[in-house]
Amino acid sequence: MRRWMEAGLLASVGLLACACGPGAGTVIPASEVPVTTGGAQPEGASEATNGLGATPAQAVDSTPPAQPTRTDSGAAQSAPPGGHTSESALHAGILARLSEDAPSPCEESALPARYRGSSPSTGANLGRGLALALPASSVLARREGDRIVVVYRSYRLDPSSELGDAGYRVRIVEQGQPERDFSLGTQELRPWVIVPNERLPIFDGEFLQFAADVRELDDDSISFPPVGLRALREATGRMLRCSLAALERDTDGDGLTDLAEARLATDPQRADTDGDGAADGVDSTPLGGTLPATEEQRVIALVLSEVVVRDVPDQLVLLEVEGKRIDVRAPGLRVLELTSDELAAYRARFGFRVSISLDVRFPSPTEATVALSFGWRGEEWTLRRSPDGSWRVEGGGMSWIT
Ligand SMILES: [Ca+2]
Ligand SMILES: [Ca+2]
Repeated sequence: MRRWMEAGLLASVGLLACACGPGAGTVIPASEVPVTTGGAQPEGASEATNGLGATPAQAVDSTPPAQPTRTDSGAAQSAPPGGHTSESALHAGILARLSEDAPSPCEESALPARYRGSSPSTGANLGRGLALALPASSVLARREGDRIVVVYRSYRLDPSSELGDAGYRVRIVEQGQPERDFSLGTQELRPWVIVPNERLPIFDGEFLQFAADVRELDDDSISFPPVGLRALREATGRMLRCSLAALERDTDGDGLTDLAEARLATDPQRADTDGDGAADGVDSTPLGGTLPATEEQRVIALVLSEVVVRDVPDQLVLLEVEGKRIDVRAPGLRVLELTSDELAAYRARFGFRVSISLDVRFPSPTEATVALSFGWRGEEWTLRRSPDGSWRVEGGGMSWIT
């Protein structure tokens, strides 16, 4: 990382954007990614069709919040209960939540000897016999009784570090029941790698069990290109035992589990952390912000909502803001805008996350160019200002890859 930053790739103006390009070699195909139409997806939402007649996309113990209706001018039509949270209160709350210990719904123990030596279905055989469209990034798919369980990797809550350490998600499909899809609250290599195991029952009462190895990534060994990475700790023959209640708990009923809110630095006790009238689960910018007020902010908001959302779909985007947070509203986009100290706290807690940058320039009053870097690749976009003052993306996409 440091070498990378020293190389100057992250130099930026005004607003540094750090987001979440797919890890090298672990690009999630678009087929896994849903096209959403109403803002960021609730944590419980899922994208696969299922062959069992299950009702798609519900968080099991909460009712996802109704999407607030918004006007084109950006004002929420419903009055936010309690009003907007002040910037100082948001900042203090974000730092406080990022300094808390990460919730840990899974406990590691030794895999009992009777479950060892499994020859699981992997690769093309993964999910054979299941009438279920699997996410392309599935690592495990199995039927147990009436239920099908899929574990897959996702960047929905876990911005990439370029090393493939995506977050693990679990999907449970059961005849006649709402489909359940939630974060396991842990990322690949941080510190576990889930290992398919045909012998170990996944369901055990109110717990889920997964065979796992420990391969804890040493952040200090991260460089670009990622060569010579070290593991802090390695172990095989381990088992994770995770409380289903803890995994699926959504204390404030905003459609995001408490675990998801920990990844987003939102308040798990408050359905609308920034008080803008949009519940955290559907708010594209749940950590606050004001509507774009300058030409630069309008250009940034447009690039995020029309370019970034398409280029890194279904991935959490981090923006490092030097000035005001911008209220960006875009279907399918979820952006965390963090000040530099908040971003440092985020990385201290969750490990290194790759940055991108947005470099906005105005060759003329009616033209803007944006150099957009996703870390390992970048794009150049041109935007044009119409007589009515609105901006549109005129063209671009010319890209470079390191
Ligand atoms: Ca919640
Ligand atoms: Ca909100």
